Amino acid sequence: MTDLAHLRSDFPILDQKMNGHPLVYLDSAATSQKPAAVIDAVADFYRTTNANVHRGAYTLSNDATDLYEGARAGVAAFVNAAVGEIAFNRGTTSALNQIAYGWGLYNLKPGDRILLTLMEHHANIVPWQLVSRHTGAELVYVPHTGDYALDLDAFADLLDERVKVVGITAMSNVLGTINPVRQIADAAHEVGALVVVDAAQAVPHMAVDVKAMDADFLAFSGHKMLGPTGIGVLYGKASLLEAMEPAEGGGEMISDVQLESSTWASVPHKFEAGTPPIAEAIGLAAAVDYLQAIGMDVVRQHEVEITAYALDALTAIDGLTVYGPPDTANRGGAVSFTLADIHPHDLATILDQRGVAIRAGHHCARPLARSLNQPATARASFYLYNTPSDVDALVDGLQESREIFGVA
Ligand code: 7TS
Repeated sequence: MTDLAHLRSDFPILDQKMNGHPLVYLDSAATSQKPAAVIDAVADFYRTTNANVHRGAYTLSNDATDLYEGARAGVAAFVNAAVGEIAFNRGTTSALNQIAYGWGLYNLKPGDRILLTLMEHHANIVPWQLVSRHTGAELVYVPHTGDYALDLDAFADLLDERVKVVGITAMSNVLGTINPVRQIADAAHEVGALVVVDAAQAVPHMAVDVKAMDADFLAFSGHKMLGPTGIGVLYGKASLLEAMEPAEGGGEMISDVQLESSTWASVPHKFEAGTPPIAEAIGLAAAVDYLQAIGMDVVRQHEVEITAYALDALTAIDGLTVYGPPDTANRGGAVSFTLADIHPHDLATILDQRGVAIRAGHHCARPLARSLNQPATARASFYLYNTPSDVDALVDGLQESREIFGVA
């Protein structure tokens, strides 16, 4: 197995006991842990360079601006975007709201359709519902197949010239499914629709190239890819960002302000109203450096292997059902499951007593949970610091749960 165990010592939080057991962190789909390089980059910034950006009458502010803009360049290169195509914000949720409110609100009208998938996180559903209330555009959903892939036949049937935007997750945070974004984009573009990619789970775990995907817009969060909380990324094709309205107004995003109206700063600054997440952007750049030093192909390979190991071990447990593709070629490292009729919250509580952290619930994807007839599932999710012994601890805890609940 691709052995990244030597990296564990880079993550100070992992070196502790939880309820008397070594911490086994299996909730990286919710948020990842941070290596010392990221923690230090944030602390060093506050210790040595902290000042507001883009207001530089003095050296410290210029230095902070250089670091902030350098972070933008690093993040842009990471996903093969041009520097001006990357705007920083609070996270995936913010980015998707910016797209819905900056593009959707001004470009959708009654009779238009917003085509989403049943796999979407609420962050790629609710902003479109809000915009649909304002514009009269209709929401339509692509279902998934029995083997947890996007139903491409249904997609083809639903895709016509009424569809103006397709919103799709590159990787499901519940099923782990990796969706064929390029294929979806090509089909969408043929009917003149834009493609909005929720890459919150993809960018941290596999090489993502916005050009190869032909994404029109793409969103991701720093905190799921070893970076700080409070920093996210909006990518948009340059021409679309130029034409798009800002969803937020305020300082730093204007060219001029008159009493009745204003003109906007150039992209990407018109999408960064107010003081941006400066230290967080610098921390994210450190996370990108850290991931690049390992190589995203290695990150992905490790995840494929640990997920395969986990799927084998989990499906060998009597009464356990996994919700997601069995083939690791088509999935990432989020593994959702139920165990007989034990409530997922009970599983999470028993595992917690053994130091194993998993998530239980609907994972902010209620329409998907409903389509699975499972209001709640347990979910283990992996990242580069997880080892087979973490999976073993999970499996031991689940076996113990079976005994506690007397599952035959
Ligand atoms: N999209 C997907 C696919 C996600 O998995 C998440 C967060 C978001 C959007 C929202 O990201 P945020 O950084 O703006 O909050 N997913 C999860 C999860 O699976 N468990 O906790 C958060």
